[in-house]
Amino acid sequence: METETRRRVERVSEFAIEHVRALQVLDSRGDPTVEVVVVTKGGGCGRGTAPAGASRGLREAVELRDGGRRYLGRGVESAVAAVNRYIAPAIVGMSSHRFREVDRRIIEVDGTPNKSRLGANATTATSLAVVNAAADTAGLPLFEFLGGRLARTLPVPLMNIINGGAHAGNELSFQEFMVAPVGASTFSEALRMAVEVYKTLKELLKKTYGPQAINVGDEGGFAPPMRETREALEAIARAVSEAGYEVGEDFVLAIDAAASHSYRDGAYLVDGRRLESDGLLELYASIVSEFPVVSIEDPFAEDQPHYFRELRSALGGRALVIGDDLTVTRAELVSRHFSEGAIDGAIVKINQVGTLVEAEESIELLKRLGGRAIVSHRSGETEDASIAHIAVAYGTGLIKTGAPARGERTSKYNELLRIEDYLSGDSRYAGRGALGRS
Ligand code: 2PG
Ligand code: MG
Repeated sequence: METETRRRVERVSEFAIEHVRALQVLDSRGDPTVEVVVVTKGGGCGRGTAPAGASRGLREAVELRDGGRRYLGRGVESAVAAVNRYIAPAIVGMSSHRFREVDRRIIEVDGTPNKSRLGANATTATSLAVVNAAADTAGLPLFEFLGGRLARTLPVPLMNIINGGAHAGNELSFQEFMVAPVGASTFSEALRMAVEVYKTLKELLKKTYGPQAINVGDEGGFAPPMRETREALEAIARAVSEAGYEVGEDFVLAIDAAASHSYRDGAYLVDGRRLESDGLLELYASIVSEFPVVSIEDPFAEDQPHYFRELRSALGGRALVIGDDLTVTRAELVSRHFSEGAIDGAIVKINQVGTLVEAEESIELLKRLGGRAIVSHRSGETEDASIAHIAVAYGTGLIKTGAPARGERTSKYNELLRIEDYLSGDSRYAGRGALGRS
């Protein structure tokens, strides 16, 4: 064999998956979750840990939970066993470099439309571990392994600094009130600006509502005793100006209404009132005129896509309408709702579908169609920072990963700082263009 060819064959076999092992660890809410370690023949090692949502879409891939008394039913030993018993033997020997084939094999072993046999927590953790092991074997950071030399766009962070809905014990019905530091010129500057606003907001809330107001919700944002949507937006707008920035210029605002979760018997419980869909639409329209809110996620329940469409035309491009529970990262749903004019883009969460290859399909589709892809964490997170790499790898220009506080949120921001540093001057910050309507 020619030396060059032999070298290539040896190199290829270095990527062969040699060892797969799952274990049960804890997420940021203290719930058990699945972690997988993959080791390749060349000694590369990768880890993947599954996050968990609190406000889930009905069509999401399902996670396996043990039930029973241990961990109050939240244990994931069954999903851990699914990795060790069924996934590991099916993928050992495959090349981690061809992670898409590995993911397809996992999909085949599961054999259900929603990962209900193996559990999306088992498949997500394995899928991330495989690709991380491949990157480690190649000696590359994950973003570069996936995206190559051209991957150098750092995303604008949509930072959830006031928590409500299913993520907090207050009366705000919308789940997330976010700021996006679009006016920064680098990612590290964006993060610094956001931290200054976050800390200014903390002081302001303490002064106005007392010390309990600075308790934080699941994603590190404050959970003040507010009831009204406008009150939250006003506090944020004030914090932005008090921190010395211009609202609408340096920072724009975004909302995740997560409206499926405030929908009861044909109406939405918002701001202490029952609002019919038309009333809610009016509320959005007036909010967008009063505040620089440039993105609204899940404005209506997931079985009301026609209202998403109406809102889009009512807003006439002033704010993006984004699907999350509506689209659950499934390419066919993203494609349908985008082409029917219901959304400008979608949230991308790997565990909503269960493998990176399926999430990648949604991202690529949105890019092709000219839509926005927002790579996102879950409210139950871990230190796993793969999504930071994934946002850069696919150049989505947008990431949603909570407040700049709590280790499971800062792990993603810190990883983005490391990526920016690694690219030393070659990186570019997505900035204003990332949130404009295409
Ligand atoms: C959302 C997410 C993440 P959860 O609705 O966008 O912010 O929440 O993980 O609880 O579904
Ligand atoms: Mg959401």
